[in-house]
Amino acid sequence: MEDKLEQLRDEAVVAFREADDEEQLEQMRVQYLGRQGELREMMKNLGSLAKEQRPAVGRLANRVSQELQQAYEQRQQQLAEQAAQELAERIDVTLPGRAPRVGRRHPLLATLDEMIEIFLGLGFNVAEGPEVENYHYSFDALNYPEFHPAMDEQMTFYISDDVLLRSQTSPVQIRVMEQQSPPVRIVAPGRCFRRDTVDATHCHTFYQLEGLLVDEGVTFADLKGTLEVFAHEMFGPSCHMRFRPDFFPFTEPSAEIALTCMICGGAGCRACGYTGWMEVGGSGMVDPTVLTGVGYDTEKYTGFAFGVGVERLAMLRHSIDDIRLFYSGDMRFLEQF
Ligand code: 2U9
Repeated sequence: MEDKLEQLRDEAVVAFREADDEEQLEQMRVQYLGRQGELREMMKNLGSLAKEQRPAVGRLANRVSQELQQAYEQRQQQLAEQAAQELAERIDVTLPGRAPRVGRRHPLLATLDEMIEIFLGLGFNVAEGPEVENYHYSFDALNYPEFHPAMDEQMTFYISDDVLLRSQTSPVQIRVMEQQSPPVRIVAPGRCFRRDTVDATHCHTFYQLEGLLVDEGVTFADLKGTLEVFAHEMFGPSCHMRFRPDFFPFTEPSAEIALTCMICGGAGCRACGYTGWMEVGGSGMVDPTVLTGVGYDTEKYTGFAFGVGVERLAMLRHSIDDIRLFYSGDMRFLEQF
């Protein structure tokens, strides 16, 4: 009887270990451990043994039952973990695909691209230069007088006495003029920095697009005509432009540029302070002192220049009322473009 019990145990342990799935394991459980299973059948014959043999055989039968139960539970656990693993790894090909999120151009740079495209169409080229500039290209070469507020530490980020973050892209035009003779037809897009208190319309970092045209016989009319084409390309033929006298050290005469308010069409609204006009930048005829500084013959050459704030135009175009949204990284804002 003991031999049969041990043979049954070895056979059942192998059968449990080799069960391929839970269904097969269950069949083995019923076969060996069930009510009509082989172990129960064998224990029914316990009564046929001699009285003194029954206790030892009974103990062996119980041990075999525990070992088989343990082997069964071990295999059951293994199969359950296997099934969970397979489920986790299984790819359900019937699931809908996940559309990859496609990035888009930032609204600020998309606006800048459009502005540049217009001037490329007018025969201008794009010029770029360093954001970290020196004092000469930022102020001296642009005819800033000594102690002009713009060069004050209140307005400019200084890295050292002579090195600073540019507050406009004008130094790029100076660098280009040092490298080539007229005609010069360039736009200088780029990031500029000012020590401004950040609020809905000011930020310490902003984008600017400046333009410069130097050639023989350039007049203020050329400036107005060029900017009018730009305004109509950007905002449509109903967009009018207003020039008002202004002052910049690097241009004389100078004019502030304002466009019809895009939000109210010129009727006057809160956005334009009920004037119907939106100031977008400045312009003027390049001061001869600046041209002389780069070695141009001011008897022969004249030029015009302008500068517009890109955020300003983008805010106008998309009716955005807070400049900080451009730099927030907030996808709820960016996904609208
Ligand atoms: C050179 C000579 C002249 C560029 C100009 C402005 C007027 C101007 C501001 C507009 C809004 C900067 O982004 S902003 O804050 N710019 O008003 N800029 S004329 O004149 C130049 C540039 C380079 C050699």
